[in-house]
Amino acid sequence: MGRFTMDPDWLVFDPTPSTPTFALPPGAVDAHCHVFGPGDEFPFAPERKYTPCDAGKDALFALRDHLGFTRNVIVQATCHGSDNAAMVDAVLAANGAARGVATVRPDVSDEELSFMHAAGVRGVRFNYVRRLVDPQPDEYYHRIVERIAPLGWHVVIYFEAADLAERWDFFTSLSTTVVVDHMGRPDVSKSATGPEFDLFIRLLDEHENVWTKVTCPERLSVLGPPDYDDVVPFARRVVDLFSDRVLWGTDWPHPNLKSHMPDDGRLVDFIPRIATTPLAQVKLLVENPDRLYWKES
Ligand code: 0GY
Repeated sequence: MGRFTMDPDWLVFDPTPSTPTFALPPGAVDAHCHVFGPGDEFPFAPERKYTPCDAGKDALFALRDHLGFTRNVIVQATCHGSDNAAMVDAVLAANGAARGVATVRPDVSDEELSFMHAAGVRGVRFNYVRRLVDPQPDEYYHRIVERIAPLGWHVVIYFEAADLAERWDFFTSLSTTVVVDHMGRPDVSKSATGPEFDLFIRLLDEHENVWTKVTCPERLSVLGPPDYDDVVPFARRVVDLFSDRVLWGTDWPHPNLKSHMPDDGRLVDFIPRIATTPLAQVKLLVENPDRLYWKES
């Protein structure tokens, strides 16, 4: 019996995903995924809001190879708080084939930042989703930006669509590259050309430093698997308009999904429905993540 027991309603990732029909281009990056523990080796944080199953680096790398990706961007998960050890261990183990996005506090030491940079970390994540973290005042995040901007790192932000208007001034005040998780979590039961999603489009349109991940159909969909049809118009609109500032990732091991666990092979098959030309696919999967995570710093 391990030290941690996953939440009773936790859904474990699919251990045998299908082989995608869509052939990923050479050098493709899964630009949003996580590792959880294993908890006995990398304990989950006391302040966490959920206790997941173990989902360590070996399983992540096996998925990468099975799906046909070459590289990963491993994003610190909130269940590990600001202890980035599991994420950094995975990035290091990938031998250059992974980059990381950390969670840090404003008082993170220079040594810790330098160590993480050398390991392959290139960004920090600010999470505004209340079921995952307790929100902090803007000043807290500004202090972090002051610490990480000199390293050339970017900021990943995760929020719910309804919060965008309230946080607009802060988000648009950031001078680093800003990457919005999961298209700002649109309510896909509304229109992809309605006022709510238009505000998100405006964010990218007016701010060239803002990028987004066109990820998580499984999380956003109301219609559900296997096709997630209701998410297509949202993601496609973004890819069509901002082909040079979009990223894609599996979100493996899919934290906190309650309705179902996706087949990661079918998720890859979602890509050509939102990036419909070979050029758009290469930008989304290879060139954009390469520029942001492997070239810029
Ligand atoms: C995601 C989404 C979620 C969780 C986390 O760090 C996390 O705990 O990101 C979520 O529950 O919506 O991007 O993996």
